[in-house]
Amino acid sequence: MTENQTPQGDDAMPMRYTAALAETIETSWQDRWEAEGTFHSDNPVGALAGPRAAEDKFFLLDMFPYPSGKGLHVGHPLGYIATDVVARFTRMTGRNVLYTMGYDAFGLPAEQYAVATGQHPRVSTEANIATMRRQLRRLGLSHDPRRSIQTIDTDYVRWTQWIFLKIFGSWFDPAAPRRDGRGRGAARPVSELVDKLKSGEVPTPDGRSWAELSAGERADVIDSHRLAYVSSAPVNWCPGLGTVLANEEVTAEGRSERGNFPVFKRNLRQWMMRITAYADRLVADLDTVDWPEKVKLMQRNWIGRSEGAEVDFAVEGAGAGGAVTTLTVYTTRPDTLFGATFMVVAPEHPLLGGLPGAGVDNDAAALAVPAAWPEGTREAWKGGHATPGPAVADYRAVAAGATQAERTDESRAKTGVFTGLFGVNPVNGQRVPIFVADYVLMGYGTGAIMAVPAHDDRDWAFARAYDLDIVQTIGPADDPRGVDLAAGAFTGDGVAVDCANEEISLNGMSKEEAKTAMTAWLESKGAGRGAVTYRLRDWLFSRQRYWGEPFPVVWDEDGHAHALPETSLPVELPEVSDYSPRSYDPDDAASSLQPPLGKAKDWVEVELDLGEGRRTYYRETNTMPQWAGSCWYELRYIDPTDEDALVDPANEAYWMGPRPEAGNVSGGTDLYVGGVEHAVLHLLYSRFWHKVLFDLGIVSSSEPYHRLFNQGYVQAYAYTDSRGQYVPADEVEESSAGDGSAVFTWRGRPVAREYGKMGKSLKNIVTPDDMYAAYGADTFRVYEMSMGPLDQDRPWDTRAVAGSQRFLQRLWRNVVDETTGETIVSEESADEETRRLVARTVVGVREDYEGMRLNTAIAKLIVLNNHLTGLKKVPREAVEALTLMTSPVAPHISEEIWRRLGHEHSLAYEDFPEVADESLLVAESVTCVVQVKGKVRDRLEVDPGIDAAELERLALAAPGVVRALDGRDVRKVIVKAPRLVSVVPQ
Ligand code: ANZ
Repeated sequence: MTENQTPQGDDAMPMRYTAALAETIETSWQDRWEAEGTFHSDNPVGALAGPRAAEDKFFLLDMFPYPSGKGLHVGHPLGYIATDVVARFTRMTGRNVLYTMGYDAFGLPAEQYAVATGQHPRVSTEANIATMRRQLRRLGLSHDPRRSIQTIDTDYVRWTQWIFLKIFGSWFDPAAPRRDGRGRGAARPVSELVDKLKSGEVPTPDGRSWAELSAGERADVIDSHRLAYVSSAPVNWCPGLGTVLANEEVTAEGRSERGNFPVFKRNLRQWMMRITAYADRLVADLDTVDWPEKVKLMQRNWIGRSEGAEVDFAVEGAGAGGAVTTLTVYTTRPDTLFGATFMVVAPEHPLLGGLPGAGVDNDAAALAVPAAWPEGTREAWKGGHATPGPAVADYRAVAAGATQAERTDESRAKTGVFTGLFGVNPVNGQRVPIFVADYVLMGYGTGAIMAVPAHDDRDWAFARAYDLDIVQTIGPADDPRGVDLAAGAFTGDGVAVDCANEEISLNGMSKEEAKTAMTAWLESKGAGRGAVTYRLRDWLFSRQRYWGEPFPVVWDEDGHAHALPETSLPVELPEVSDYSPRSYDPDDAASSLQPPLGKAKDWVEVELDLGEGRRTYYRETNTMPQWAGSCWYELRYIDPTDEDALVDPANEAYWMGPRPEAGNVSGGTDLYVGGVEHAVLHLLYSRFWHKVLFDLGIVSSSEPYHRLFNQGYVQAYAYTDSRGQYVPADEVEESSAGDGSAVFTWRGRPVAREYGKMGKSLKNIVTPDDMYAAYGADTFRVYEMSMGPLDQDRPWDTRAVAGSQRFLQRLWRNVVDETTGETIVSEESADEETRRLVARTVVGVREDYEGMRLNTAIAKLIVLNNHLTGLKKVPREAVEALTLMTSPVAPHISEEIWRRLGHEHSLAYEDFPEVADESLLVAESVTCVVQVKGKVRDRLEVDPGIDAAELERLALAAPGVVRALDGRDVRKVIVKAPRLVSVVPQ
């Protein structure tokens, strides 16, 4: 930048630090940073290689945004400003900082807009990105623009598809040692699976040798092991959105997270990701990352690891000809097996025939239940039906309408009917009735339970409702039989009672001992086995949408999926004229499941030679979910232009590799900042993909995000008038009532204040653009960062922004004469007091920045600034330090002041101030005179801030005072801290 490009004071434009001057300064510095590539960071190798890669690195990541058409409000950039402060500070400590911003740009809103208007989703998405880029650029974020990506970029899609192929081409080998030495179980290429199938090390499903299988059968076996596989499974079909949803996208009320549409269960062939294979690692490796405990806990709960046993019960009479089949239950309490007095299967359980509502018959004839009620069946068990078939069919039909949330609601009355079937309890040979009840879920364990009403609340409630036996197996150690089972289940620990057959006795054992003993006995009898169950399900990875990544997969005539060769990537979306999924016909579920891509017939059908000569194949018409693009974006930031690799291994190792010597065994980004709303899904999916890439040797880090920080939310006041209508918050006036409390009025009429989210409907939105216009970006930044601790929610208060502006105005005036525009600092060295304050501020602010306590850092800067304002002349050494320290939060004004102080280069890479003279940090001391009966008897050197009690203690212990008192008691001590203590003896 040359002199005449910068704002200069002249008579016509006094150099007052107003919003207009701030804008001139800010935009000119933004242009200069861009032109000079100030914030480019260097890689060790490749197109972005450079000398800074010789330095220590810091990879700083924001959760990248979805470019919504609604634009930003002041709450959105909170995390971005914070990371920018960290980035700028960290550069000044000599580190090479990777910091950029991309866009998570596939997504449903753009597609819905396209359905409504016919405009290609790319058009609206790119327009939204352009708006967001402009708004964020105006904020002065120190991003490396060369590293930005959009998930919709063809090049980016290519690598997302490439990762899919890697996952599709892998299986989870439980025996494979992990590269990080933390046990066994890792993704390996499918070719290794084939070797193990050939050798027999991995058995085929029906025990035939590999050689005996046909090509089609082999393909089926391999496909059943892949980490990406197709499954025909009950899915959440959301007609309102025209797509299926992952469990995570369905609310507890059984509606779509987005749009709040009803969701139904349907059977559909879908791509799945075998994330459950990684469940153990996803739990265990939380120990290797530096995340808030709260988020770790949410991940653990989501994965929901539970240890227990599977127990096999023989079932008489089920199946053709009354043959005996096995009903396997999952239990966390095998120790209570002697108390299992009935069994329950989920309404969708295969024991009862097909899945209701899945197009499979669910009339009575299809059910493997007896034709008549067994003798002695109680009336209450029959559901009002003369035979079991209709009773069960009826119950299943009703249960199909219940949401997951209703079914798991503990307080809801338990309902069910008897199936007419009996299971045999393997531990005591007792026949126990099998019920169907919707409190048992098909998606968990085996979808069947042994019910122990004495020790499980839900089973107890069911047993009371249906008059079933309640048999105790455990009780409190001091009085095992003292429990009142008529009042409720006993779920605590204690000692086992009445738990013995001829081979095993649990009596006297604790819960844990009994679990172990029972599991071992079941295993020895072949009637059960220890089992681990997860709440986590495999990840449903198909969407019936247009605006997503196409799968790099084609289907042959026999229904086998084939990976496309890497050389044919990217598979691009075809142009279509209509973006809507085929409309939903509630009477014909199958008709509605045609994705938009299915209509692009020319695109779907392709002639290819995939090694078996030219044949016709059909492209997959589902697209990937929006999560796909956000699963790996940080890796592309590292090497955005690499054409030969997703990321060059040397670059990845530099930016993400583990640093065991620094206590970082997982590797990953050094800091990841974002909202806690992503605590589960995004973070879980990313970790899973990253681990697959790690296993395959593509990355050296075993976790994507080493340290995680969740910022709080900006909230806002909203105001309602007497009719309860919201009034524009920015027009409300505040005054104080007679009693000192605040009164709010709008156009002269009183209004009530409430506190909540910022939003259009509450008429309380403030945009960054409003702030730039009224104050400038630096003031906005300072205000956002000084509102409170970063991890806490904070109320927005536009009126308080002026305080932050005053800080910067004073800083400006400390350096620039507002009328002449001249630089007015003094070259003389600062006085002792100023030097001490600067030293203390340097130490404190550095510590605050390091600890991300940005609000307290700003408070210290303000103290120093105010001190300088009070001096006759502002010494250069003090104001230079202040400017450097202020620059992470208010970079533009700081750059401008720095330039005016005569520095040619941007301050972005100046060293953050340090204290050269340590003695400045030693607390000053004052001399305190100690008198006894009015005579000076001693002198103490004390801290000027010493409190009275401490000073009194020191004075009474002073040798001169002890001598003068000579054993006499003290009547009175007058303390005037820090300079005088007067002792009056008895
Ligand atoms: C017998 C028993 C006795 C049980 C007892 C509990 C207490 P967590 O800990 O969440 O894994 N269960 C198993 N599968 C189920 C399903 N599909 N739907 C509903 N409930 C199911 O819970 C495991 C326990 O929940 C299992 O242990 C089983 O009940 C039940 F005193 O078996 B338990």
